[in-house]
Formats: sequence, C-alpha cells, structure tokens
Amino acid sequence: MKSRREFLQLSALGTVVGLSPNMLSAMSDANQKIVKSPGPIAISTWNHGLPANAVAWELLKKGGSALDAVEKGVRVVEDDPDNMTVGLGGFPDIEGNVTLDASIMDEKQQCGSVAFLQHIKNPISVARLVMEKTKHVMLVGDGALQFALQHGFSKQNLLTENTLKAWEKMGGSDDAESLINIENHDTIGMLVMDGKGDLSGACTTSGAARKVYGRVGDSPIIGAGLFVDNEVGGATATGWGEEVIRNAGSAIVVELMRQGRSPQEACEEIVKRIASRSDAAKKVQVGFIAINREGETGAFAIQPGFYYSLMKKGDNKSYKSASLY
Ligand code: SD4
Repeated sequence: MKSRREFLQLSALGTVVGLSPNMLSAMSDANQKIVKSPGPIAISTWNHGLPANAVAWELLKKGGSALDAVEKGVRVVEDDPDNMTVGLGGFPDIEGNVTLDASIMDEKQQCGSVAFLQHIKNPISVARLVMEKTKHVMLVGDGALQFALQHGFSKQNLLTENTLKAWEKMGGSDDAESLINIENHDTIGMLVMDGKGDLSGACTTSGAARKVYGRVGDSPIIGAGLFVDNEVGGATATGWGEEVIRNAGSAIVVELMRQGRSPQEACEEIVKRIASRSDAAKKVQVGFIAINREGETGAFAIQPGFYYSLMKKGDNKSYKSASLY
C-alpha cells in the first residue's frame, strides 16, 4: 500500500517519465480507494455478540485498534456469569471442571492462545499476553494457569450455581455434540476492522458441555477456530470444534477469500465441505463468520438457528445466518 508521500513522489516521477494526466488521475483514485478504510466494523457470533460489539465500538469510535476492540469486546461475554458457554459460568466438562479455550490474532499475523485453562475468567487476555510477552503462540493447562498468575490474574471458581444445575439436568455422558445452538449462544468469535482498516480477531469459549476432561476444541487453535490475514480478511468459527479442526476451518475460509470468494461464498463453501465429509458432520452444528478487506461480511452454518451480530456505521444488529439445512 502506498502512502500519500510515496504517491506524490510517484506523480513527480510520472511527469518525468511522461505518464498522461488521465493515467495519473486513475492511479490517484486507486490510491484514495486503498487509503480509505471501510471500517470500523465489528462482527461476532451469536446474540451475545451485541454487547461485545457495543463495547468494541466505543473503543473504535475513539480511534482504538482492532486488537483492543476484540479483546475488550469478548471480555464482556467472559465476565457474564449468566452466559453458560464462555468464561465465568461456562459449562463444565464431564467431571465438573470448567476448562476454557481462547485465541487472539492481530493484523501483523501475531497470535496467542490458551487451552484447557482453569480458574481464570478472562482467557482472552491471557492469550493476548502469551502473544505479547512470550515467543510462543500457545500455552495449555497448568502452564497457562501459572503464566496467568505470574501476570497478575487471580484464581477464582468459575462454576456458578445456575450452570451447575443446568449441567446436572443435561445428564448423560457423551451427548455434548447433540447440544446445538445452546440457548442461542455458544463460543464467541469476533472479527473487527478498525478505522485504519486493520483486522484482528478473538475467539473464547468454555467448549463443548460435558466434554471429556482434557478436551481442547477449535477455538484456541489458530487456523481452526480463528484466522486473520490482514491482506485478505478474517474468519472465526462456532459449534462442534472437532469438525472445524479436521477441516482447518477458518484458515480455509481466508484462503478461499484470497482466491476471490466473497466472505459469504467462503463461509458457504467450508460449511458444505465439512458437512459432505461424513454423516456425523451433517448432524452437528458448525457456523462461520468472515470479513474481508473491503468490509464485506458473511455467515453460514450447517444447521438453522445460528445468529451473528454486526455493528456497522453505529448500527448494532443481530442477524439470522443462512444454513445448509
Ligand atoms: C468448541 N467451538 O470447543 C467450541 C464451542 C463448542 O459446541 O464446544 N461448541 O468446540
């Protein structure tokens, strides 16, 4: 991308090498088009994306970065004890442990993630610190917990009374994947374009309810639950993470956009691919949202009932995603 200064230098060069005024004007238009960002835009999964988008928007309005916006945005949902699929109050695994997964990625292809993290209600902020304070991308389990404590986070019980009751009601032992569209929310995945046109993404979850102790889903895996390439766009996923991992979901959505698909076409293509792979995949829920550099967005899911929240030009609304079935 050329800066204004580089363009003026180019204009001067144009005069020397004899470019016509029309050619220079076309180059100027192209330059203006590149410089102007279609942002800010915030898109996130499910209806719990609405409060997340609103918080992100407050930052973006003041010129805040996409990275700050995604982190602060999804933290609202992590902090909410009534939300049983993310952070505090998240559904526990089969043995009653709340174990959290999260990832974050910025416009410089920097990323951080934590998986199987217990007792810390804001895994997204720990993921950001992994990105900013270590040479690594991913910390898990006790190591992630130790890292969080060393960086000032406090340990707390994440299992609320309400979630415990709901979890007990579920009964059974291995029916986690049949629980689709839990209360119309699930993992929060969020993609933001800031006023400069830079993209970042975040994804945070308590994972599949009644999962096996130690299970890690797609959300903390860069390329599966989340992927951002500032030259192309970003994507994030919700739903049955095993199918997202098997198909490198979010990375593929970004690659499809690189090859020219719109965000909507890219989300539809990955969902159809996932569902075509097996009968089991046809029965679970998997949903994607995506954004490209032009500020276009898309969403698609295997099953009906997936919603996403989009904030654009100050307007924050929930939309029903199209689905394969
Ligand atoms: C995961 N995609 O861990 C997340 C959320 C989830 O059922 O469990 N959805 O797989």
